[in-house]
Amino acid sequence: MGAPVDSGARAPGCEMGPAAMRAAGVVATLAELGWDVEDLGDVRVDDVPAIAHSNPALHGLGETVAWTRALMDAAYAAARSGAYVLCLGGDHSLSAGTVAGVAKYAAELGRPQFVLWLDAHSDIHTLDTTVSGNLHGIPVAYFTGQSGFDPFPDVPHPVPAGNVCLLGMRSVDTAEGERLKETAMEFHDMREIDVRGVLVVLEGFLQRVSAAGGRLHVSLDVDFLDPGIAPAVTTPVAGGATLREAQLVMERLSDSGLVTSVDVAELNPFLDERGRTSKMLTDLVARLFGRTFLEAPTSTT
Ligand code: 4U7
Ligand code: MN
Ligand code: MN
Ligand code: MN
Repeated sequence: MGAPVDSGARAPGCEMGPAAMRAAGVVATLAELGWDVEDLGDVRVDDVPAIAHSNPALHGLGETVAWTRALMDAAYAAARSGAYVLCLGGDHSLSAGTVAGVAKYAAELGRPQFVLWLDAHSDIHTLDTTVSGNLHGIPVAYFTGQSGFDPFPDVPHPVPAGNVCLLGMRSVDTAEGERLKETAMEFHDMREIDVRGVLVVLEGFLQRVSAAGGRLHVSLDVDFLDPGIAPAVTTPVAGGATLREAQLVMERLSDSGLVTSVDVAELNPFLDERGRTSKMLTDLVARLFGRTFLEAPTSTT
């Protein structure tokens, strides 16, 4: 499903993300790998409430609340149909809805929900702590059930903080850092990835998901990647993951057989260079769905 959300960031462009991923051939690529792919089209919102809030910085609150509700329902329904859910964004506020939706289904199955958050940022602001007011910075706090989300729909089954792993971190605001200290969230910054290697860093989390019989949601923010190789992002942070680090994460996740849903968020095609980032993301998604060097294109840029 496409989630052309752009209310969570101030710069326009993310609403074109789903179209760019389709143009890069994501549907045919997964079908060629043997998956039975159904493109549900783009999720839409119609009723956008006007909502006042005490934090004057907040941007796009009513619209983001409407998207959260719509995506929670859509992700829940898709998961319940038995599908492996792929949501193409759209800015990262979309994950407030998708994670809450798939976690609701996991709870019905009596299985714990886990989340791997691949991002430069921790996205753990509340409506009160965000300084920028940009709601793509709040989803982790929302779906882990923190307070301070009054205008948003209730999260039916919050993901326990201990079931979340943040990987690729290199931009954490002061209020976020304080919140992180209070939670049991797994947190791995780029320095740790440099020193220990990304597979080693990831391994402990995957072992925990497996031992718990959990369902794993992967939320890939394009700015997890270094902006030198993935320029199509609104909030680039230097010093990100290399192409091989990102591919290796996807390959390992595919081998694990643990992943049941995934978001691709923050793709801003307006800022891309000749479709480069969209094509790279399509390859990363393909690797998550089992592509090996045997199926990979022989030449890419
Ligand atoms: B993204 C930021 F201040 N923390 O709140 C903020 F650094 O989904 C960035 O990870 C948020 O891209 C980035 O605006 C949200 C900022
Ligand atoms: Mn980010
Ligand atoms: Mn993000
Ligand atoms: Mn961003």
